[in-house]
Amino acid sequence: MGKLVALTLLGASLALIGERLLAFRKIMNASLDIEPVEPQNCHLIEGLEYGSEDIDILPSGLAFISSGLKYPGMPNFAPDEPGKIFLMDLNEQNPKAQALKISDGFDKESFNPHGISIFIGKDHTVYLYVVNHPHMKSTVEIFKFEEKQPSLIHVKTIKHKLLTSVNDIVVLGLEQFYATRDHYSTNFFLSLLEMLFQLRWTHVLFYSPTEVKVVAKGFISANGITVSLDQKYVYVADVAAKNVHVMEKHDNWDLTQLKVIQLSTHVDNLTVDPATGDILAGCHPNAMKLLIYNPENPPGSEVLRIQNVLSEQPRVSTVYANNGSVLQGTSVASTYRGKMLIGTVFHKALCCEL
Ligand SMILES: *[C@@H]1O[C@H](CO)[C@@H](O)[C@H](O)[C@H]1NC(C)=O
Ligand SMILES: *[C@@H]1O[C@H](CO)[C@@H](O)[C@H](O)[C@H]1NC(C)=O
Ligand SMILES: *[C@@H]1O[C@H](CO)[C@@H](O)[C@H](O)[C@H]1NC(C)=O
Ligand SMILES: [Ca+2]
Ligand SMILES: [Ca+2]
Repeated sequence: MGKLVALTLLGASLALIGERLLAFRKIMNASLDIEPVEPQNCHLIEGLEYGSEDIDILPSGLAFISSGLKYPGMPNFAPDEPGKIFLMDLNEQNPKAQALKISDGFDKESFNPHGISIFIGKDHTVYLYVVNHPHMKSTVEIFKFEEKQPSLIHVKTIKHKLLTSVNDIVVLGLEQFYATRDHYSTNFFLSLLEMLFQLRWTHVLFYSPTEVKVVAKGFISANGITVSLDQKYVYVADVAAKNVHVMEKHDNWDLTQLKVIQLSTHVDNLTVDPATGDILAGCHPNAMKLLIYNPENPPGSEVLRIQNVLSEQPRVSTVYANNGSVLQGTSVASTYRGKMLIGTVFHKALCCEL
């Protein structure tokens, strides 16, 4: 009798999972054809073969690029190579990416950089904050950028029990930042179930040396995060819910939701165009192909521009789209003086004129 009940339960669970898998395939836009959209003069960046997960650009046009992310469930073409941070000068005619030297005393072998964020101190010192996953844990590394002989000097590792499964950060003060958590379960299989059942279990965290707290919750998978030019609003991408949350930032660092901009594609990383305040979103138009990677039928790439973010009707337009023949698995796009740099989770990076 017990066995019968167990079998019935098993059958019901399998049917439920089967039903969820079908629904998930649909949600993941598994078999979507992508209409190409290409701005002028796009060229692939030399030297960046194994991903350009996140990009942040200094006001001077120097771009930092995190590369070589190893992440459960995602393809990686250089599993034995540690991750790196690249530097690129967007003022150059044909900018090339160059791996930045990292000071000794930091474990470079296990470096696994994910989201990054620049912070410029009062004395104009440039700091780079990097979400790191050494041995698949989450830490935030603070580096000082040495421009003369371009290198990163490791300053500090931040660890905290609430800083788990961190995806991206946005730094707003020395050691003050918001961080997104992209899944709740630390077990890979359980985190897949979270996605399958679209559980809203992830959150945004505020970190400072004196206070660490959850400031917004209810995301299926909180991913890219950035701040408006006036620093009054924080934008959070929920990659699984395909939307961007516009949150108002309060003096005590709490966030309240102002609106949700629903898109029809999986939004990954967000940046703000310094010239216009528009949001640029790196998206996965057919995210299923990221999870089940096939070089013959690769994941595509898409970049959206969201204008008039705070208005009643923000305008969403596609500024780049490709079926994977040029660029696979876009994760981020960032602009500087008419140039747009598009990064990908595990593939190359592309520079275009806007
Ligand atoms: C992707 O799938 C969703 C359904 O989850 C659909 O609403 C949306 O239109 C699809 N996206 C595209 C670009 O077709
Ligand atoms: C960009 O997107 C990838 C894919 O999800 C993610 O792993 C990475 O953290 C993102 N980077 C930033 C800065 O959000
Ligand atoms: C992508 O599109 C190009 C034309 O733009 C086409 O030649 C190619 O076969 C397509 N690739 C895939 C994988 O769909
Ligand atoms: Ca970032
Ligand atoms: Ca991300």
